[in-house]
Amino acid sequence: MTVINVDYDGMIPNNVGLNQDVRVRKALEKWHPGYLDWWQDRGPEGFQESMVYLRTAVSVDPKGWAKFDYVRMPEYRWGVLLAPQVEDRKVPFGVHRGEKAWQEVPGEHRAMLRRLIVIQGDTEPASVEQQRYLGKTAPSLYDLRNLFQVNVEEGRHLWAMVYLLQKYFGADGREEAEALLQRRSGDPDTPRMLGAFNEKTPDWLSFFMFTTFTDRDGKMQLEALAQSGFDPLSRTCRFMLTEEAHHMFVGETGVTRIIERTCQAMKEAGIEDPNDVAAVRRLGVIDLPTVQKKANLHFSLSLDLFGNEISTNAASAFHAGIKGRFREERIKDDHQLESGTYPVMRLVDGRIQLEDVPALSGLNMRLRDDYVGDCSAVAGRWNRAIEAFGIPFTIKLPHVAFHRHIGEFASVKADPDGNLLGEAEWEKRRSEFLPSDDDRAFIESLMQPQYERGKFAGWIGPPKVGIDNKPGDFEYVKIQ
Ligand code: BYC
Repeated sequence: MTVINVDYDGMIPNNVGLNQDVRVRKALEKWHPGYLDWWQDRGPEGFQESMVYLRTAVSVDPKGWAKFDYVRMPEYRWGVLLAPQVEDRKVPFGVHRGEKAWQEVPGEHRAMLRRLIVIQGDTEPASVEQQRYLGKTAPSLYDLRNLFQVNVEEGRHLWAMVYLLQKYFGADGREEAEALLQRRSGDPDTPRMLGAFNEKTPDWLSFFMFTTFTDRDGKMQLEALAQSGFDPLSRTCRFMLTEEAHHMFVGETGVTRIIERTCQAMKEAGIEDPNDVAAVRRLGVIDLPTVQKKANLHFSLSLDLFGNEISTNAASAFHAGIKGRFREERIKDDHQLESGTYPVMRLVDGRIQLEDVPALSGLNMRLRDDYVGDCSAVAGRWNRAIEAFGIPFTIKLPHVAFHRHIGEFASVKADPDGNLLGEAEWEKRRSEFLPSDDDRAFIESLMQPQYERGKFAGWIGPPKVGIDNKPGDFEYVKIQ
């Protein structure tokens, strides 16, 4: 692999030779002002003049690709960055397995590829829109900076998908690129494409849960697309994954810091019972049952992003060599899956049970199972943080049938343990499982900004280390 540095000379930093590719450069330059308008209009509210200590990619070398400096967000160098080309790469799975990876869009799979790229692209600006107002209630400058880092990188991920549309899909690609700037998260007339991206991210606990669970769906989907036989998509997603890791770090450690602060406050006040919600809340920290409810909400919304239990779309995309499995290269099988089965959790005669389905049809669930495994490891780490304080409470991921809007379980109601409930009982007990109006109001009451250097809101602990190893009182955002 060769290290390719990024060309920062032109308007659009890139490592794809845009200077020579006049047609695509012009198309992107035409799209650029609309993007900046969208950023001003729907990106972080306020703070556009503030100097933010951000990392910018300066090379795609796995070691040392980032440079940290103060930047005004609208001046961030959004660019088109692909991981280095792997010499002689082959299509790794599906009916074309072993053929040379495609450098151009294979005609027969054009519509499918475009749809996947558009869906991926749509989620990126959606998340920025969802997080638009969070800066106003940031618990510290450290967290404010992390929010903006996530936001600018999601913006760059939009650029990544728009580049593919502009370069490989001609006039309809340009139309799709425009439409990505027109849809709006939560808008009843022009919503974003996938359900979870039309939900609100009203507070910082939601933000940390979103970056833990929903960004982790992003990781799984990008891993699956990084396997693609369409090489430019694979290379794009491989580089995006390096950025995605930081987003999940922000989420997981954000929740850990909330948990630690709560446990510490409980210990200091001599509160032994984590379910004594009123007593814990009087300390001005977030009680663990509410953390659990938020986890239930964001985990279940994220499960919806894996699509239906049985999916011909997923089967076709795999068969065609377009979208693979998580870590395809480590799996020991024929990578074609024309025979064989996969066990999928289904609703059969009103009961939840595992059923073997053709391996190709069950691919969404295979990816989802890998995702659940990844999430369980995160919950395990949160629980170790609670255990360290000797507090008897365990955060559990809810059952896959709980609170679903897509797939078989959308038609039933289940509690977090997977017991089916009647409609009336669900309504009666809903606030045991999901944040209630009271819970939301309490969290909202805590959401007061803390912009003083080195200080943190009372409901969250400090991080273990600073970004770029900066000291605790570093001014991550110079607010204007
Ligand atoms: N909401 O055959 P099925 C990220 C539709 S997150 C609404 O099961 P498929 C990020 C489906 O479109 C990762 N509709 O679907 C995270 C289909 O409709 P059509 C984003 C849904 O295709 C944080 C129909 O139901 N990337 O990057 O197998 C911050 C039949 O369903 C939903 C991707 O998702 C839903 N949840 O699976 C920022 C990768 N689910 O076409 C960024 C690309 C299904 O029949 N997308 N439907 O009208 C895909 O691979 C697939 O489209 C999906 C769905 C996995 C999403």
